[in-house]
Amino acid sequence: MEVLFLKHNMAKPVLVTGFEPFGKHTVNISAEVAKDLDGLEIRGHTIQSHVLSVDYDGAVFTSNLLNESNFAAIIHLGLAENSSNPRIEIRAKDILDFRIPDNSGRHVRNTPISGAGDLFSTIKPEDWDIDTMIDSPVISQDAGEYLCNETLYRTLLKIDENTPCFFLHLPLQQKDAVGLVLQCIDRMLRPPCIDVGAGAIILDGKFLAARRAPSEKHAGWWEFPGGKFEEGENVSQCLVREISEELELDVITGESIGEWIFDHGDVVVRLHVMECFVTGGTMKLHVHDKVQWCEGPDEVDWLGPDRDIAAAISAKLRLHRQHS
Ligand code: PCA
Repeated sequence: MEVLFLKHNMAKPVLVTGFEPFGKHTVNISAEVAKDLDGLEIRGHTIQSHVLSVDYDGAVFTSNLLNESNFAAIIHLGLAENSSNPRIEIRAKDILDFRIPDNSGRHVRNTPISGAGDLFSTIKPEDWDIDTMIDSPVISQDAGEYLCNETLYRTLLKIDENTPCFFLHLPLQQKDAVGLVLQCIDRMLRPPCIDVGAGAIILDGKFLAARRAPSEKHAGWWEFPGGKFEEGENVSQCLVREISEELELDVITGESIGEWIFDHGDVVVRLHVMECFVTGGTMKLHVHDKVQWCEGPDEVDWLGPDRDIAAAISAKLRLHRQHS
């Protein structure tokens, strides 16, 4: 009983695999990175790494391991010899077509792996804010037709969608591959993004900042009015409702200012920011205790990412002033 209880309460490990050198290569960056990460802790999970042989045994290693082990997340690493950027492989193709034999001499040509069709990685890269990630990774639909593709395919055949798993192809040269892999694992383990609308209420070339009241979470910090999307709402509908609830103002929405993803630790928020224009109502504050019309980004103490948003809005308004 006690053993079971303990097991249940222990955080599952994260699996990282790399590959041995193959073909003309004498080193494989993916093996080095996997070894560097072994034993590190991330979000309370310990990384367990393995270096796979570049052959059938390597391709099925993880799938076999899954018969007896459970992982919080799985990331397979490999070398992409012809790529200049790291590649986040989101698809495993149901095909093998080896240009050169693998390290055991196996040479598969134009053969499906299962015949069941392509499989997809179980991650949500749209929640990852990829543009801000280390060493500029790109999303790829093509993991090749060699061992990397085969390995991803065989693992995806085995797992369900609750285990985040994908293949990260690393280029020959990269500044901080270890940093990128850690960042990917962090993205895989963090909570899913919550969609939140934030309104840039604009009047006479200025935008409205509102200070959170003493009774509210993050009291004293300034933010854009807004809140979580309710079931079935789009950004615009969310903002019209939230601004009426928070400020008793009627607004219509204008152009989109952009999207920002922000990790608060316990929640990850995707902020959808839109211009809003007041059409009616008299301002009355419900969750804020003060408002201020701003022109620049540094006139109040912004909460979290709202400073970046304020900077984007001021830049847009400045541009608008120059052209009118
Ligand atoms: N890269 C090869 C197999 C092993 C590796 O590191 C590939 O891209 O398939």
